[in-house]
Amino acid sequence: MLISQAPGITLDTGDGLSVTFFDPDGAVTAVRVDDDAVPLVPGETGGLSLQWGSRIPPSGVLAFDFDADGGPWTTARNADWDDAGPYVTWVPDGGTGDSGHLLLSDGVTEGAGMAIEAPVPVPTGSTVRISWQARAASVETTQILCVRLFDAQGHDITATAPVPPGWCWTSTSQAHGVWGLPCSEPDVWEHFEQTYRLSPDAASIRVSLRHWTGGDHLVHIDDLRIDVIGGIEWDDRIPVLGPISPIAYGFVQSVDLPGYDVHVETTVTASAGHLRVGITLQDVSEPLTDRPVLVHWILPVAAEG
Ligand SMILES: [Ca+2]
Repeated sequence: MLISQAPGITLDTGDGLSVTFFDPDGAVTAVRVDDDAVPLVPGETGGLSLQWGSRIPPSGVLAFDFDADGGPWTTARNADWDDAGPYVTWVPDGGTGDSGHLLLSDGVTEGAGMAIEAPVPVPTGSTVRISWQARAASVETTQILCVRLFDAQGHDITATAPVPPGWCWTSTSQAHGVWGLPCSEPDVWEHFEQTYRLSPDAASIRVSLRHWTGGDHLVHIDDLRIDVIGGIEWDDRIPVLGPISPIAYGFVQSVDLPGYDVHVETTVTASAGHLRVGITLQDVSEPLTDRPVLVHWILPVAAEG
């Protein structure tokens, strides 16, 4: 199963797969399937790599009390978040604490309401909580919370970013992720909130609240907030490179990662039908600190299908 030959160590699984690792640093230099060389990803060393993260502290992103008219919101219906229709009305009183608030829909139209006027920046990798107060005359009236995501260049990536668990795309398009909610009592202000874990390439978020269906086709809302409640921002992936030494059926690699206060022991062996990779990370930082890390072991083949 082990063939040691310059300039690397080749592991053979006995079922057609062989992988060659470069002696001085452990990088994958060749992958062969049934004696045919498989193209490798240019610039990708393969093998073990680590990705450190930092926790994102909670912070407020946006807070609307709707106490004054003309706030930064638009009227929205279906996939159009900048509609000219009369689907949101500012009301000077009757909100929480008898304050100003918004009335969604026009009493007839479904899927209509307000949207915040423009995307607001959020930290990469964060999870946000969207909260608001709502009141409806009927428990048959449902409202929907809608979310759109944008990348760092401002492109709408909603349709290609996966929606978090519990969310779904709107039934008519992938224009926004939605969550439907009814009030549990008529004519009583209720607190609502949902969390949304942003996809890693999302840099800003836009939110819409609408009347969806049922009841008298009107929903009162107040005190809309977006807050970052946590998440992890991941640094670039760091390859773990260092000399490898042969052992029976494989090799070991022992590396101190400079600048990261971590010692890494990796054992890779071949046996019938598979490669086995054992990884031990020892945190040698003082004082010890809780830090997130992702561990990758990559066979850097460029083949598709
Ligand atoms: Ca208010």
